[in-house]
Parts: sequence; C-alpha cells; structure tokens
Amino acid sequence: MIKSTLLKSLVLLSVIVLFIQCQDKKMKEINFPPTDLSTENLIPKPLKIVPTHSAFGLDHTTAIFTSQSDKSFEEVGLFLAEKIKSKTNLRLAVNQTDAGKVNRMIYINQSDSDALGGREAYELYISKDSIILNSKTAEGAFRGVQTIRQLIPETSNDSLAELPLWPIPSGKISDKPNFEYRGSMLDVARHFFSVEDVKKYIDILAYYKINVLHLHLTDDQGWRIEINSWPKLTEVGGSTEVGGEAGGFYTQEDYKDIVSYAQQRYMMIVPEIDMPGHTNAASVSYPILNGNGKTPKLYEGTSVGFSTFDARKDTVYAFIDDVVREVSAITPGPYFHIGGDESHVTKKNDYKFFVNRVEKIVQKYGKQMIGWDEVATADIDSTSIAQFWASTENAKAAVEKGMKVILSPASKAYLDMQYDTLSKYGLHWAAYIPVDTAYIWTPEGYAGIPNENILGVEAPLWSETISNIDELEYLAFPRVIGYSELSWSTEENRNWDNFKVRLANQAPYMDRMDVKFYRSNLIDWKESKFTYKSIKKD
Ligand code: TNX
Repeated sequence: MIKSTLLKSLVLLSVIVLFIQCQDKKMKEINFPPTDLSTENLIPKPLKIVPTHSAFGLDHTTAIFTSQSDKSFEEVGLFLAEKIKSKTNLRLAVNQTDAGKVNRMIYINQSDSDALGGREAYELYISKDSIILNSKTAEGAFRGVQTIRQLIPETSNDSLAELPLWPIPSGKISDKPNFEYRGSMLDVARHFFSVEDVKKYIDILAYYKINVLHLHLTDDQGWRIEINSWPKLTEVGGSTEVGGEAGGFYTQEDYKDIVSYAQQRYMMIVPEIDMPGHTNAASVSYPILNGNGKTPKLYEGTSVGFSTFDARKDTVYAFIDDVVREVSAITPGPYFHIGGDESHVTKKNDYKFFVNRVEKIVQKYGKQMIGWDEVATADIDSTSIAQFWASTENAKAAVEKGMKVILSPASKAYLDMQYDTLSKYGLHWAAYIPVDTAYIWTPEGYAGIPNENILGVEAPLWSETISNIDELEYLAFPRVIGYSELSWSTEENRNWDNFKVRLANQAPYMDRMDVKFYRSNLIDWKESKFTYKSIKKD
C-alpha cells in the first residue's frame, strides 16, 4: 500500500517535471493583456497579494494534480474540477497521468513550509504555466480553491487562442484567516427549511470561506431534529411552525446528510437545542418537562420568553442527557450550543443551576458548550463559550471567567434585521441594517472585549418572517458576504469603498447560483448574462 502510493507519487512527480520542461516547446505563446491580481474581486480580501501582471490560461488542456500523501487533497482537487466544470463547462482531469494533451496544470500541494501559518493558511503561485496551491492541510487547500474559483472570469476570452480560454491574473497570494470561527446561523425552528435548502446555503457560504453553520434546531414553535429515545418531540413538536404552516423535521439520517455535505466543504455544523426557555414545542410533546405552571399548547406565534423547562426536576436532566447524547453522536464538530437566551419565566437561581448542570452533560459527551450571552451569568467554566448578541455586561462576565466570545451583536450582525423601512421581510427591534452598516464595524476589540477572547463572528438568521429559500436569500445576501470578510480579513485589509466594488461583482456568481439576493441600491451591481428572477411578491 505504502509502496504503491510512493510509486504513484514518483510517477506523478516525473510527469510534472517533464511537463514543465516541455512547456516552452509545446505551447504557442499567448499574448495576455496586462493584468492586476491585486484588484481582482476577491471576497474575503486575502492577506497579501503580489501581482506579476501576466496570466494563466485556463482551458481544455489544463489538468489538476494533487499531493498523493493525503487522500483528502485529491478530494479537494475533484471538488475544484467539479466547480470548474459547472462554471466553464471544461472537464479537467484530476491526477490522470494519461490525460491526453496537457499544457498547463493546477497543482494542489501538501506543504510543511514554515511560511504557512496554521491549518487554514494557503499560498497561491500563479504563473503562465501553472497554478501552485500550497497548504499544510486539505482544509487550507479547500480555502485556496475558493480563491481560484473567484479568479476564474465568468465568461471566456475567445480571441486569445483558438479555443475558449479563461485568463487568471498571475502573481502570488499568501492568505490565512483573521478569526478561526466564521459563522452563520440558520433558525430552522420558527420556519423549517429542507435539507436541499440548507445544502444550497452551505454551498454558497463555503465559496466565501465561512466555516461554521450553526443550526437553531428547536424553539417554541417547533422541534426539528429526530431524537430516537423521545419520538414525540418531532411527531408532535415538529408538526407546526410560525403562521400555521406544516412544520417539518430532520431525521437523524437527514442531519447526517447535512453534516457530511458541510464536512466536504470544511464547514462545521454547530447544533443548538435551545433551553431552558424557548422550549414550548418540547413541553407540548412531553408535558412533564414543563416548568411554567400552564398546560402547554402548540404555538404558531412569534412571542418569546414564555416557556421554560422545570429546572428542579430530575426527569428534565435525564431527558437532556438523552438529547445531548444522541445529537452529539451524529455531530463530529467540537461544539454543542445549549441556547440559554431569553428565559424570562425561569427564576434566576433556577437558571444558573440549570446552565451549570447542562454544561456538565455537554462535557460528559465530549463537547464544548456554547450558549447565548446570558449563560455567562451562571457558574460555568472557561472552556465554555458565550455568544454575544445583546448584553455587554454578560460579555464582560464571560471575559472575566476567561471564556471565549463569539460576536453576533444584533444591531450589526443580525441577518433578520430589515435593510430599511421598505424591506419586505425581517424585523427591526435591534436596528435597520443596510448593507454598509452590516460591514462597517470592527470586530477586533468589539465592546471592550479583548482580542484574545474573541473566537470569531457569526451572523444569525432568525426565521419568524421568512418561510422559503427565496426569502432566506433576500435577508442573507448580500450581507453575509460582508460578514465573511469581517471574520477572515484583517482590519487593515477592510475598506467599504473597496469592498462595495468587489461586492458589486458578485452579482454574476449569485445569479448563476440562482441566489435571490437583495439588490441594495447602495451597490452598483454588475450586469450578468443570467436573468435575474426577482423575489416572489406574494
Ligand atoms: C432574539 S437572539 C432572539 C430570538 C429571536 C430574535 C429575532 C436571541 C438569542 N434570541 O429568539 O428570534 O431575537 O431577531
């Protein structure tokens, strides 16, 4: 086995050497007009770009090769080939030494170079003959592949060579993320979204190097994840949603399908089971859990803060143990989100007691606990994480406990806030968030939180007002693209005037992907050859 891998690598290496040597003889020189890699429409903006003003000509004689030492590099190569196929219709061979006429190559290389800082770092060397992508891990290579995808023009240049060719500006890119946690949250509880919808969202987010999708799986209006030991949660609790529509839920197989689709895009799923408040759907399914003294009924409205588990009942913790065990078993990522927000009818002491006990359950199943910022009021340890959404005081308490904080300040980062008073969907309790406001703020040191305590940025999309993928996309895009840059790029590399031009140039990609984004008039959107199907009015 080892021998054959070694042999394959040797064969591959010699082919590549031969290939580079033959380069000059084989190819007719292409006269590219001058390019400038540093002004390409890349989002998020890479750390460092050095242009060399020529180009790599992507065409049908290009082939992809990858390091053979780690199989996952080949998968990244196959992913790139598939995306190039859907954008250009070119079918590039991956690691095929007998691929016919090969003039140029994209080489995805596993490298241990010290110049590469960290797991997600990558370097791109783009020259006339080759694109070399270096990274320590396949995850880093995957991030670099998104940069390559963004550098491929939407349309070919048919006058430079006999057959269509997509010129990619030459130069060097060195890149790595500013924050390790770059997330988006989707509330599938207020309104349910199908596996297909979630996959489409994941695919677009991955293009912008977002690496976390937090799924808000349970709330007063619906329980969306099958729990084998408590089947009524989905049978009863999954049957409704806001506005009296049909509801729905993910079987564990559906959830695993989402997890694996995300995993192929190096995106982690963070599951959230919101408690002790936001638990009406659970309590209707199993009234023994209820702690608000009323008979629970299915709920299709949009109020918050009326439900609670009974924090002093052992059955409640036996139930939570089962739920955390089952969900953790199908979640490969390190985190488990316990909600913990707006538990307005849970007594303060009961709340603290509850969060502390649930933290222990989460840890028992090998996960690190995340909770909305209120959890910092309880006696929890420094390994747990607070998600700052509303209270600076709670964020400070988290920092004092040595906890990490995820930044989701509602007035800046909530995707469910309306753009302005004319927005068709969304709420405005925290703010109106036009596309510039969403981008123009500084996560570094936000609200006095020291940088070393900031794990990253997450943009939540609550779904009280949206019930289908078109409406989801209207609120998420283009703002979520800005959050990707806020969490990946350094402060020095972020600039609204520069960003808005690069954002304008995302229109052809989003149109091609059939994303019904909000065409904010703050942006001078680039025309694209794909027709824009405007969002349904009814
Ligand atoms: C507050 S943010 C909530 C959610 C709502 C959202 C609507 C948070 C932790 N709780 O329950 O859906 O506002 O914007």
